[in-house]
Amino acid sequence: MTAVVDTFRSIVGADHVLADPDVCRGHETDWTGRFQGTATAVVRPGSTEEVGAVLARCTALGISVIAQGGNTGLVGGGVPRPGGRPCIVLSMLRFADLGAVDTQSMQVTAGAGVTLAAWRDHARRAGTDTPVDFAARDSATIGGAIATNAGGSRVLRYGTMRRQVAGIEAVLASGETVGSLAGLPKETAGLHWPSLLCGSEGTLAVVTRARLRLVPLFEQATTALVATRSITDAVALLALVRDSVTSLDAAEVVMPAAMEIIVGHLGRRCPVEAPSAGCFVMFDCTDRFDPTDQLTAALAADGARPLVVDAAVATDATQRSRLLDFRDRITEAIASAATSLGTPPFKLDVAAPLATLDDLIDTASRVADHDGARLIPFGHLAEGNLHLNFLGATDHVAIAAAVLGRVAELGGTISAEHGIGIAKAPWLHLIRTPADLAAQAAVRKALDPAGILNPGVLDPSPPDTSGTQEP
Ligand code: 2HG
Ligand code: ZN
Repeated sequence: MTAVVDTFRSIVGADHVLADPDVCRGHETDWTGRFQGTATAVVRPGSTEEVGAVLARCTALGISVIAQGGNTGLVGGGVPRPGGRPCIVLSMLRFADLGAVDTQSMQVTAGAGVTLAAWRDHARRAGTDTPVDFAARDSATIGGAIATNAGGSRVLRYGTMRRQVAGIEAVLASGETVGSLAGLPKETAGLHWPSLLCGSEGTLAVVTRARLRLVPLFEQATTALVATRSITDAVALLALVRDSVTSLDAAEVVMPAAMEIIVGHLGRRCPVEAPSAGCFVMFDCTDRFDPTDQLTAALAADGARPLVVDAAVATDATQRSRLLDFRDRITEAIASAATSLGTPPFKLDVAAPLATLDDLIDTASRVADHDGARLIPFGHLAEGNLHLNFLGATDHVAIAAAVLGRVAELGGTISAEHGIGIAKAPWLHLIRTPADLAAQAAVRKALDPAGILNPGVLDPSPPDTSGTQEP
């Protein structure tokens, strides 16, 4: 393999090929510690041409390529997997360039390795804002967010990453560059690369840059944490709030078990109380004018009042951020509890029709009880997107089979925003027909005949590996 590593050194420079196992380890293990494998090297290209040369070489040599951004993925799609052909991790972090903000088109061009936080800070400095935001913003990258069609808290207002990509530049397995960064708001000219690549999880091409949409920067904000008697009441309340609160930016759901863990982690009392069968909803509003009256009037209106058990409203920046911590930092709280237990959390990111969320949480609770695991549910209420975290779980396959099976029966999806990766590939048949999967495999084969791009990911056929830890 030394000769192969030397080839990559000749393309990207010796400093940008990491082959020391100790140095590579951080790129070979996902941040939860749940997925890991071994790469021949971590290759860090600095230009689209270098990506092209590396991919062409990998195709010729039959070396698999796992594109990686901030390595914040949760489904094993961004790290090597055990067994199979030799692979490299293609770290895109050197693609950290951000173009000038175009306030006329409300767009900016960003490299695949730009973090969500850097994108947001850059946009804000120019008096604009970014439509996608989530807790891993300091490490998660544009390339990864496109690959997984990431969502987060602002989806309710602006949609997922797919809707933000006005243009894309990507490199095929052959080494050829495709796409356009023109960002034309209107064009009908056949195949639309952003549509094809958003959500393709590094299996069709490697994204190098994207032309991204921006949204207005609203200086005024209000946050309310509301307790309801049930998730069904929370859904009813959300419908009323959406109807009258035009500034609504986020409606995040925190079930009592998630509130308990975050309260312990923050060491702060929750300012509102919910019954044990109830739930918490974090409403966040932003606007040009103070949205507080709009939100509080909506919560106090005749239809809404009986649904609200308790509420706390924060308007100044420090109070808001302290309130938002009760939602934003749940993943961190779960990671810390998992570290104490000595076993990574088992995470299922799912979505189901709003009317069925009660059923879904009931199913997940029963499944957790049966396993002896502790269920921590929270998520994005408007999309019916629940993050079902299981702490101390033993039988991951049984949990996934029962929960994902029920999700499919309810008309939902087995992945709302984290992707399929390798974790959920065996369950794809629950939500996709054989014809869907065959068409997807055919597109993949056409663009990547040697099958080098992220093998195993989004692939429901049994893996050629042994010892893969998950699902
Ligand atoms: C969030 O919404 C992220 O905070 C992470 O999607 C969810 O940790 C998780 O399960
Ligand atoms: Zn989420």
